[in-house]
Amino acid sequence: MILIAERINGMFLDVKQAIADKNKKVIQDLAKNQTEAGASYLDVNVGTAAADQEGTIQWLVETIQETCSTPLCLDSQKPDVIAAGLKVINAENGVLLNSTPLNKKSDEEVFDKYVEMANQAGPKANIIALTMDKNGVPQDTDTRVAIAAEIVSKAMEKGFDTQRLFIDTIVLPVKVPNAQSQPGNILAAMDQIKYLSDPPPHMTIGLSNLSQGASERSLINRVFLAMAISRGLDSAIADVFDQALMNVVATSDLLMDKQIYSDSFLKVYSSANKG
Ligand code: THG
Repeated sequence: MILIAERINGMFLDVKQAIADKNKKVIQDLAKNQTEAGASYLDVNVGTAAADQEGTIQWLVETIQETCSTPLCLDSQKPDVIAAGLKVINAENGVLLNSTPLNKKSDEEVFDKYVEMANQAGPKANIIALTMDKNGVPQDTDTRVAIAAEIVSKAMEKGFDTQRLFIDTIVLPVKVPNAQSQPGNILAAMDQIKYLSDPPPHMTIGLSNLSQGASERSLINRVFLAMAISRGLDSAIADVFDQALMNVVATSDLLMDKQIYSDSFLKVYSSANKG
């Protein structure tokens, strides 16, 4: 599993406060601790509070890079914010450009911009693209797959290797009224998205979205993660501090034949993935 650690996000009050106070320690501790917990990438999202999103993402990137070389996942639907982050990033560590829809009403070319930026950032720059277009987030399986197919074919047209592409089927809170059929629709979409190209695009989700506002958050996240991995999900933006969730990741890798069995597989997994 390619785990993208979710905590450096202005949505969390401690991060929001650290951004306001320019408190590096809070950010650097989160960077180190999430790396230690097994993150392959650190998501970097300025949140909605910062007035200067471009300056803020640069401060976050520079602050993190002072203490750790874990690849970063620049998280914004605004190409200008991603571009600002890329200006100060060490892209040779690897970088994810997260996240572009297929197109927007206000910007038909948004996906093309992400591809261009990723190409400029070098061969280790990958993209997360959402199954979302100018009409918004689809609710049904077929529209999700249709948008994913357009994303994959656009990438191919541009010579952008599909192995550098992560398709995000967009998880919404299960607690929202009438949203309970969504997890099933997403799994059905995954069944098809993995056949869109050979080799297939990666698939990712913002796992914690699923349990927002719910009780039993960890349980909901972990059961859905295991279900989605069985359908081909190979990445997630998730809470790497949730040990029970990390054990599900290790066990799923084992059951998907990605890790050789040993009685101490949990230990082996966690020491292999510690940064
Ligand atoms: N897809 C992609 N990127 C994404 C998302 C996605 N980036 C952001 C988000 N969704 C994934 N990250 C989070 C981070 C936190 C939470 C959910 C998703 C979360 N936060 C607590 C809450 O809202 O209850 C905040 C709690 C607090 O303030 O302490 O759940 O889907 N590509």
